[in-house]
Amino acid sequence: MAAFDKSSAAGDNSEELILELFDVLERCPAAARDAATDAALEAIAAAAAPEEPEEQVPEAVKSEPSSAAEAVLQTIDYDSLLNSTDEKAVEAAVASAFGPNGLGVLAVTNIPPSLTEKRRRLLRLGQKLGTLPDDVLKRYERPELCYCAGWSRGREKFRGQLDVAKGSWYANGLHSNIDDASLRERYPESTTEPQWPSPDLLGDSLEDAFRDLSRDLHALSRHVLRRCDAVAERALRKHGVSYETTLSAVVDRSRLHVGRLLHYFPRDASGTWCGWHNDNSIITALAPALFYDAAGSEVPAPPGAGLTALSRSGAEHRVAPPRGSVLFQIGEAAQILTAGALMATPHAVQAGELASCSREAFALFVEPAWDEPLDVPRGCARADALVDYGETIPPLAKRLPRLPVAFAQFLADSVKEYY
Ligand SMILES: O=C(O)CCC(=O)C(=O)O
Repeated sequence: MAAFDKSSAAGDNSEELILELFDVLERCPAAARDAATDAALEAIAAAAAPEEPEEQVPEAVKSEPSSAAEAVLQTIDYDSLLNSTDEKAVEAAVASAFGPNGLGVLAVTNIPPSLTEKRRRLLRLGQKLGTLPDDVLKRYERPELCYCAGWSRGREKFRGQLDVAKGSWYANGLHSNIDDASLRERYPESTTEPQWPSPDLLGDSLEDAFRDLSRDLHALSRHVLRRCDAVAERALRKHGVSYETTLSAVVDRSRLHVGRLLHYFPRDASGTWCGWHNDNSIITALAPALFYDAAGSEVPAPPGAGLTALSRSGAEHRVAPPRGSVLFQIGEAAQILTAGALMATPHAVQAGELASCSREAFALFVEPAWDEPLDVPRGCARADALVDYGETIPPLAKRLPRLPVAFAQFLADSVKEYY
Protein backbone atom coordinates (compact mmCIF):
# COMPACT_ATOMS: atom_id res chain seq x y z
CA MET A 1 0.00 0.00 0.00
CA ALA A 2 1.31 3.44 -0.83
CA ALA A 3 0.28 5.26 2.32
CA PHE A 4 0.12 8.63 0.61
CA ASP A 5 -1.10 7.68 -2.82
CA LYS A 6 -1.49 11.08 -4.43
CA SER A 7 -3.73 9.78 -7.23
CA SER A 8 -6.53 8.91 -4.84
CA ALA A 9 -9.57 11.17 -4.83
CA ALA A 10 -9.39 13.99 -2.36
CA GLY A 11 -12.20 14.53 0.08
CA ASP A 12 -15.20 16.57 -0.96
CA ASN A 13 -15.01 19.06 1.94
CA SER A 14 -14.13 22.54 0.80
CA GLU A 15 -11.57 22.66 3.63
CA GLU A 16 -9.67 19.90 1.86
CA LEU A 17 -9.31 22.11 -1.19
CA ILE A 18 -5.56 22.36 -0.95
CA LEU A 19 -5.06 18.61 -0.86
CA GLU A 20 -7.50 18.17 -3.73
CA LEU A 21 -5.74 20.83 -5.82
CA PHE A 22 -2.44 19.06 -5.31
CA ASP A 23 -4.03 16.03 -6.92
CA VAL A 24 -5.43 18.11 -9.79
CA LEU A 25 -2.01 19.62 -10.45
CA GLU A 26 -0.50 16.17 -10.64
CA ARG A 27 -3.00 15.18 -13.32
CA CYS A 28 -2.40 18.38 -15.36
CA PRO A 29 -0.66 18.15 -18.72
CA ALA A 30 3.08 18.53 -18.29
CA ALA A 31 3.13 22.00 -19.91
CA ALA A 32 0.58 23.39 -17.47
CA ARG A 33 2.36 21.81 -14.53
CA ASP A 34 5.69 23.23 -15.71
CA ALA A 35 4.17 26.70 -16.10
CA ALA A 36 2.84 26.52 -12.55
CA THR A 37 6.21 25.33 -11.29
CA ASP A 38 7.99 28.16 -13.16
CA ALA A 39 5.62 30.67 -11.59
CA ALA A 40 6.44 29.26 -8.17
CA LEU A 41 10.17 29.41 -8.88
CA GLU A 42 9.85 33.04 -9.99
CA ALA A 43 8.00 33.85 -6.80
CA ILE A 44 10.77 32.20 -4.80
CA ALA A 45 13.47 34.10 -6.71
CA ALA A 46 11.60 37.38 -6.18
CA ALA A 47 11.38 36.63 -2.50
CA ALA A 48 15.09 35.86 -2.19
CA ALA A 49 16.18 37.97 0.73
CA PRO A 50 18.24 37.87 3.89
CA GLU A 51 17.24 35.14 6.31
CA GLU A 52 15.31 37.70 8.27
CA PRO A 53 13.51 39.95 5.76
CA GLU A 54 11.62 43.01 6.90
CA GLU A 55 8.12 41.98 5.90
CA GLN A 56 5.63 40.69 8.40
CA VAL A 57 3.16 38.13 7.15
CA PRO A 58 -0.18 39.64 8.05
CA GLU A 59 -2.63 36.91 7.17
CA ALA A 60 -3.86 34.61 9.90
CA VAL A 61 -3.19 31.52 7.86
CA LYS A 62 -1.53 32.00 4.54
CA SER A 63 -2.36 29.13 2.23
CA GLU A 64 -0.90 29.40 -1.22
CA PRO A 65 -3.06 28.55 -4.21
CA SER A 66 -2.23 25.15 -5.62
CA SER A 67 -0.67 26.55 -8.78
CA ALA A 68 2.04 28.07 -6.61
CA ALA A 69 1.94 25.45 -3.90
CA GLU A 70 5.05 23.68 -5.05
CA ALA A 71 7.95 24.79 -2.89
CA VAL A 72 6.38 27.90 -1.43
CA LEU A 73 7.20 28.52 2.20
CA GLN A 74 3.93 27.93 4.03
CA THR A 75 3.23 30.21 6.95
CA ILE A 76 0.85 30.11 9.85
CA ASP A 77 0.21 32.82 12.35
CA TYR A 78 1.24 32.02 15.93
CA ASP A 79 -2.06 33.16 17.38
CA SER A 80 -4.03 31.06 14.88
CA LEU A 81 -1.90 28.03 15.68
CA LEU A 82 -2.66 28.37 19.37
CA ASN A 83 -6.16 29.82 19.38
CA SER A 84 -7.93 29.46 16.04
CA THR A 85 -11.29 27.77 16.14
CA ASP A 86 -10.93 27.01 12.42
CA GLU A 87 -9.04 23.75 12.86
CA LYS A 88 -9.54 22.77 9.22
CA ALA A 89 -7.76 25.91 7.97
CA VAL A 90 -4.87 25.38 10.35
CA GLU A 91 -4.56 21.74 9.30
CA ALA A 92 -4.69 22.71 5.62
CA ALA A 93 -1.67 24.99 6.16
CA VAL A 94 0.22 22.18 7.88
CA ALA A 95 -0.78 19.75 5.10
CA SER A 96 0.45 22.21 2.46
CA ALA A 97 3.81 22.58 4.20
CA PHE A 98 4.47 18.93 4.89
CA GLY A 99 2.33 17.12 2.31
CA PRO A 100 3.56 15.57 -0.94
CA ASN A 101 3.78 18.90 -2.80
CA GLY A 102 5.06 20.99 0.08
CA LEU A 103 8.47 22.46 0.74
CA GLY A 104 8.67 20.48 3.95
CA VAL A 105 9.08 23.66 6.00
CA LEU A 106 6.45 25.54 8.00
CA ALA A 107 7.05 29.06 9.33
CA VAL A 108 5.10 30.05 12.44
CA THR A 109 4.90 33.83 12.11
CA ASN A 110 4.22 36.74 14.43
CA ILE A 111 5.72 34.91 17.39
CA PRO A 112 5.53 36.76 20.73
CA PRO A 113 8.28 39.33 21.42
CA SER A 114 9.42 37.23 24.39
CA LEU A 115 10.26 34.35 22.04
CA THR A 116 12.12 36.67 19.69
CA GLU A 117 14.09 38.01 22.66
CA LYS A 118 15.00 34.48 23.78
CA ARG A 119 16.17 33.64 20.27
CA ARG A 120 18.31 36.77 20.02
CA ARG A 121 19.76 36.22 23.50
CA LEU A 122 20.83 32.66 22.69
CA LEU A 123 22.15 33.35 19.19
CA ARG A 124 24.23 36.26 20.51
CA LEU A 125 25.72 33.88 23.05
CA GLY A 126 26.40 31.43 20.19
CA GLN A 127 28.44 34.14 18.49
CA LYS A 128 30.39 34.85 21.69
CA LEU A 129 30.96 31.16 22.32
CA GLY A 130 32.09 30.41 18.76
CA THR A 131 34.66 33.22 18.83
CA LEU A 132 36.33 32.12 22.08
CA PRO A 133 39.95 30.96 21.68
CA ASP A 134 40.33 27.28 20.75
CA ASP A 135 42.07 26.40 23.99
CA VAL A 136 39.12 27.76 25.98
CA LEU A 137 36.58 25.91 23.86
CA LYS A 138 38.55 22.70 24.25
CA ARG A 139 37.74 22.73 27.98
CA TYR A 140 34.10 22.18 27.08
CA GLU A 141 34.67 19.16 24.84
CA ARG A 142 33.63 15.71 26.07
CA PRO A 143 35.49 13.13 23.96
CA GLU A 144 34.29 10.32 26.25
CA LEU A 145 30.74 11.25 25.21
CA CYS A 146 31.72 11.31 21.51
CA TYR A 147 31.43 15.13 21.63
CA CYS A 148 27.63 14.82 21.93
CA ALA A 149 27.47 17.12 24.99
CA GLY A 150 29.06 20.55 25.14
CA TRP A 151 31.34 21.90 22.41
CA SER A 152 32.13 20.03 19.21
CA ARG A 153 34.07 21.26 16.19
CA GLY A 154 36.02 19.26 13.66
CA ARG A 155 35.23 16.06 15.54
CA GLU A 156 32.31 14.90 13.44
CA LYS A 157 32.78 13.64 9.94
CA PHE A 158 30.19 14.54 7.37
CA ARG A 159 30.25 12.22 4.34
CA GLY A 160 33.80 11.20 5.22
CA GLN A 161 35.15 14.77 5.65
CA LEU A 162 35.99 16.30 9.02
CA ASP A 163 33.46 19.05 9.58
CA VAL A 164 35.23 22.26 10.59
CA ALA A 165 32.77 24.63 8.93
CA LYS A 166 30.71 24.88 12.08
CA GLY A 167 30.93 24.36 15.80
CA SER A 168 28.03 23.09 17.89
CA TRP A 169 27.01 23.22 21.51
CA TYR A 170 24.88 20.18 22.36
CA ALA A 171 22.67 19.61 25.38
CA ASN A 172 19.26 18.24 26.19
CA GLY A 173 17.00 21.22 25.62
CA LEU A 174 14.59 20.39 28.43
CA HIS A 175 16.09 18.01 30.95
CA SER A 176 19.24 18.64 32.94
CA ASN A 177 18.98 15.36 34.78
CA ILE A 178 17.90 12.06 33.24
CA ASP A 179 17.50 10.11 36.46
CA ASP A 180 17.22 6.64 34.94
CA ALA A 181 20.27 4.49 35.69
CA SER A 182 19.63 2.12 32.81
CA LEU A 183 19.33 4.94 30.26
CA ARG A 184 22.39 6.69 31.69
CA GLU A 185 24.42 3.52 31.42
CA ARG A 186 23.32 2.65 27.91
CA TYR A 187 23.22 6.14 26.42
CA PRO A 188 25.73 8.32 28.28
CA GLU A 189 26.21 10.58 25.23
CA SER A 190 22.66 11.85 25.35
CA THR A 191 21.94 11.60 29.08
CA THR A 192 24.94 13.51 30.44
CA GLU A 193 24.82 17.21 31.11
CA PRO A 194 27.62 19.30 29.55
CA GLN A 195 29.73 21.46 31.74
CA TRP A 196 28.18 24.87 31.11
CA PRO A 197 30.47 27.91 30.91
CA SER A 198 30.08 30.29 33.81
CA PRO A 199 28.05 33.43 33.00
CA ASP A 200 31.23 35.46 33.59
CA LEU A 201 32.85 33.97 30.50
CA LEU A 202 30.10 35.02 28.06
CA GLY A 203 28.48 37.83 30.02
CA ASP A 204 25.27 35.83 30.39
CA SER A 205 24.14 32.32 31.30
CA LEU A 206 24.34 30.01 28.29
CA GLU A 207 22.51 27.32 30.24
CA ASP A 208 19.53 29.56 31.04
CA ALA A 209 19.32 30.99 27.54
CA PHE A 210 19.58 27.52 25.96
CA ARG A 211 16.86 26.02 28.15
CA ASP A 212 14.56 29.05 27.98
CA LEU A 213 14.44 29.00 24.20
CA SER A 214 14.21 25.19 24.08
CA ARG A 215 11.19 25.14 26.38
CA ASP A 216 9.30 27.63 24.21
CA LEU A 217 10.21 25.84 20.98
CA HIS A 218 9.17 22.51 22.46
CA ALA A 219 5.81 23.92 23.54
CA LEU A 220 5.26 25.33 20.06
CA SER A 221 6.27 22.02 18.46
CA ARG A 222 3.49 20.27 20.31
CA HIS A 223 0.90 22.59 18.74
CA VAL A 224 2.31 21.88 15.27
CA LEU A 225 2.47 18.15 15.96
CA ARG A 226 -1.17 17.98 16.95
CA ARG A 227 -2.04 19.22 13.43
CA CYS A 228 0.54 16.90 11.86
CA ASP A 229 -1.29 14.04 13.56
CA ALA A 230 -4.60 15.18 12.10
CA VAL A 231 -3.07 15.39 8.62
CA ALA A 232 -1.49 11.93 8.92
CA GLU A 233 -4.66 10.44 10.36
CA ARG A 234 -6.72 11.71 7.43
CA ALA A 235 -4.20 10.59 4.81
CA LEU A 236 -3.99 7.09 6.30
CA ARG A 237 -7.74 6.80 6.79
CA LYS A 238 -8.18 7.20 3.02
CA HIS A 239 -6.36 3.90 2.71
CA GLY A 240 -8.29 2.16 5.44
CA VAL A 241 -5.36 2.42 7.84
CA SER A 242 -6.03 3.46 11.40
CA TYR A 243 -3.42 5.76 12.90
CA GLU A 244 -2.82 4.56 16.46
CA THR A 245 0.67 5.68 17.53
CA THR A 246 0.42 9.45 17.22
CA LEU A 247 3.48 11.66 17.01
CA SER A 248 2.15 13.72 19.91
CA ALA A 249 1.96 10.64 22.16
CA VAL A 250 5.47 9.57 21.18
CA VAL A 251 6.85 13.02 22.00
CA ASP A 252 4.94 13.24 25.27
CA ARG A 253 6.59 10.09 26.60
CA SER A 254 10.07 11.19 25.52
CA ARG A 255 12.75 13.11 27.36
CA LEU A 256 15.14 13.11 24.42
CA HIS A 257 14.98 16.61 22.99
CA VAL A 258 18.38 17.56 21.72
CA GLY A 259 19.27 21.21 21.42
CA ARG A 260 22.07 22.29 19.09
CA LEU A 261 23.44 25.81 19.11
CA LEU A 262 25.35 26.27 15.86
CA HIS A 263 28.15 28.70 15.08
CA TYR A 264 29.01 28.63 11.37
CA PHE A 265 32.50 30.03 10.95
CA PRO A 266 33.23 32.81 8.41
CA ARG A 267 34.53 31.49 5.10
CA ASP A 268 36.71 32.98 2.43
CA ALA A 269 35.03 31.04 -0.36
CA SER A 270 31.48 30.27 -1.38
CA GLY A 271 30.13 26.80 -0.80
CA THR A 272 28.19 24.77 1.68
CA TRP A 273 28.16 25.39 5.41
CA CYS A 274 26.27 22.18 6.11
CA GLY A 275 25.65 19.37 3.60
CA TRP A 276 22.36 17.75 2.62
CA HIS A 277 20.77 15.62 5.28
CA ASN A 278 17.51 14.59 6.90
CA ASP A 279 16.98 14.99 10.61
CA ASN A 280 16.21 11.80 12.55
CA SER A 281 13.75 13.61 14.80
CA ILE A 282 9.98 13.64 14.84
CA ILE A 283 10.02 17.36 14.19
CA THR A 284 12.76 19.99 14.34
CA ALA A 285 12.19 23.56 15.48
CA LEU A 286 14.65 26.05 13.97
CA ALA A 287 15.29 29.52 15.31
CA PRO A 288 16.11 31.57 12.20
CA ALA A 289 19.75 32.50 11.97
CA LEU A 290 21.54 35.73 12.75
CA PHE A 291 24.78 36.83 11.07
CA TYR A 292 27.69 38.71 12.67
CA ASP A 293 30.78 40.38 11.24
CA ALA A 294 34.27 40.08 12.71
CA ALA A 295 33.62 43.04 15.05
CA GLY A 296 30.61 41.24 16.54
CA SER A 297 27.99 43.45 14.86
CA GLU A 298 24.89 41.95 13.37
CA VAL A 299 24.86 42.07 9.55
CA PRO A 300 22.45 40.94 6.81
CA ALA A 301 22.84 37.45 5.36
CA PRO A 302 25.32 37.28 2.49
CA PRO A 303 23.56 36.79 -0.86
CA GLY A 304 22.60 33.17 -1.35
CA ALA A 305 23.43 32.19 2.23
CA GLY A 306 21.10 30.23 4.47
CA LEU A 307 18.85 27.25 4.81
CA THR A 308 18.01 25.38 1.62
CA ALA A 309 15.34 22.70 1.41
CA LEU A 310 14.76 20.07 -1.23
CA SER A 311 11.10 20.10 -2.16
CA ARG A 312 9.22 16.87 -2.72
CA SER A 313 9.72 17.26 -6.48
CA GLY A 314 13.48 17.34 -5.98
CA ALA A 315 14.02 21.08 -6.57
CA GLU A 316 16.29 23.09 -4.27
CA HIS A 317 14.82 26.19 -2.64
CA ARG A 318 16.30 28.75 -0.33
CA VAL A 319 14.15 29.34 2.71
CA ALA A 320 13.75 32.99 3.71
CA PRO A 321 12.02 32.95 7.10
CA PRO A 322 9.72 35.93 7.64
CA ARG A 323 10.81 38.30 10.40
CA GLY A 324 9.53 37.15 13.76
CA SER A 325 9.08 33.51 12.81
CA VAL A 326 10.17 30.05 13.87
CA LEU A 327 10.60 27.26 11.31
CA PHE A 328 9.57 23.62 11.60
CA GLN A 329 10.81 20.66 9.57
CA ILE A 330 9.76 17.03 9.63
CA GLY A 331 12.27 14.33 10.61
CA GLU A 332 12.60 10.71 9.62
CA ALA A 333 11.09 9.28 12.81
CA ALA A 334 7.81 10.97 11.81
CA GLN A 335 8.17 9.66 8.28
CA ILE A 336 8.42 6.12 9.62
CA LEU A 337 5.61 6.45 12.18
CA THR A 338 3.24 7.85 9.51
CA ALA A 339 4.40 5.48 6.73
CA GLY A 340 5.37 8.46 4.59
CA ALA A 341 2.17 10.49 5.04
CA LEU A 342 4.57 13.09 6.47
CA MET A 343 7.95 13.13 4.77
CA ALA A 344 11.24 14.21 6.29
CA THR A 345 12.68 17.46 4.91
CA PRO A 346 16.05 17.16 3.16
CA HIS A 347 17.96 20.35 3.88
CA ALA A 348 21.39 21.97 3.77
CA VAL A 349 22.91 25.33 4.70
CA GLN A 350 24.60 27.33 1.96
CA ALA A 351 27.35 29.83 2.71
CA GLY A 352 26.38 32.10 -0.18
CA GLU A 353 28.71 34.06 -2.38
CA LEU A 354 31.22 35.03 0.26
CA ALA A 355 30.32 34.39 3.85
CA SER A 356 32.85 36.61 5.56
CA CYS A 357 30.52 36.69 8.55
CA SER A 358 29.49 34.01 11.01
CA ARG A 359 26.03 32.45 11.11
CA GLU A 360 24.37 31.62 14.42
CA ALA A 361 21.41 29.24 14.53
CA PHE A 362 19.61 26.96 16.96
CA ALA A 363 17.83 23.67 16.31
CA LEU A 364 15.71 21.71 18.77
CA PHE A 365 15.38 18.11 17.64
CA VAL A 366 12.16 16.80 19.19
CA GLU A 367 12.82 13.07 19.25
CA PRO A 368 11.22 9.83 20.39
CA ALA A 369 12.54 8.28 23.62
CA TRP A 370 15.64 6.09 23.29
CA ASP A 371 13.71 2.81 23.54
CA GLU A 372 10.62 3.91 21.63
CA PRO A 373 9.86 1.26 18.99
CA LEU A 374 9.62 2.87 15.56
CA ASP A 375 7.24 1.15 13.19
CA VAL A 376 4.78 1.96 10.41
CA PRO A 377 1.07 1.87 11.29
CA ARG A 378 -0.60 -1.55 11.21
CA GLY A 379 -1.61 -2.34 7.60
CA CYS A 380 1.34 -0.45 6.09
CA ALA A 381 4.63 -1.92 4.91
CA ARG A 382 8.20 -0.82 5.63
CA ALA A 383 8.48 0.21 1.95
CA ASP A 384 5.78 2.85 2.53
CA ALA A 385 8.13 4.70 4.89
CA LEU A 386 11.05 4.77 2.45
CA VAL A 387 11.79 7.77 0.26
CA ASP A 388 14.81 7.67 -2.01
CA TYR A 389 16.69 10.88 -2.83
CA GLY A 390 19.47 9.15 -4.75
CA GLU A 391 22.90 10.36 -3.74
CA THR A 392 21.64 13.41 -1.87
CA ILE A 393 20.51 11.65 1.30
CA PRO A 394 21.98 8.34 2.55
CA PRO A 395 19.19 5.87 1.62
CA LEU A 396 16.76 5.25 4.45
CA ALA A 397 16.39 1.64 3.24
CA LYS A 398 19.98 0.99 4.32
CA ARG A 399 19.59 2.71 7.68
CA LEU A 400 16.33 0.95 8.40
CA PRO A 401 16.98 -2.71 7.67
CA ARG A 402 13.96 -3.91 9.62
CA LEU A 403 10.97 -2.76 11.63
CA PRO A 404 10.23 -2.27 14.43
CA VAL A 405 13.46 -0.71 15.57
CA ALA A 406 14.25 1.17 18.78
CA PHE A 407 14.81 4.86 18.05
CA ALA A 408 18.32 4.77 19.58
CA GLN A 409 19.28 1.94 17.22
CA PHE A 410 17.93 3.85 14.21
CA LEU A 411 19.93 6.88 15.35
CA ALA A 412 23.11 4.82 15.67
CA ASP A 413 22.61 3.25 12.21
CA SER A 414 22.03 6.69 10.70
CA VAL A 415 25.11 8.17 12.36
CA LYS A 416 27.18 5.33 10.85
CA GLU A 417 25.96 6.21 7.35
CA TYR A 418 26.36 9.97 7.63
CA TYR A 419 29.47 10.35 9.73
O1 LIG B 1 21.53 25.89 10.75
C1 LIG B 1 20.42 25.58 10.34
O2 LIG B 1 19.60 26.43 9.95
C2 LIG B 1 20.03 24.12 10.23
C3 LIG B 1 20.83 23.22 11.13
C4 LIG B 1 20.74 21.78 10.74
O3 LIG B 1 20.35 21.43 9.67
C5 LIG B 1 21.15 20.74 11.71
O4 LIG B 1 21.74 21.06 12.74
O5 LIG B 1 20.86 19.56 11.44
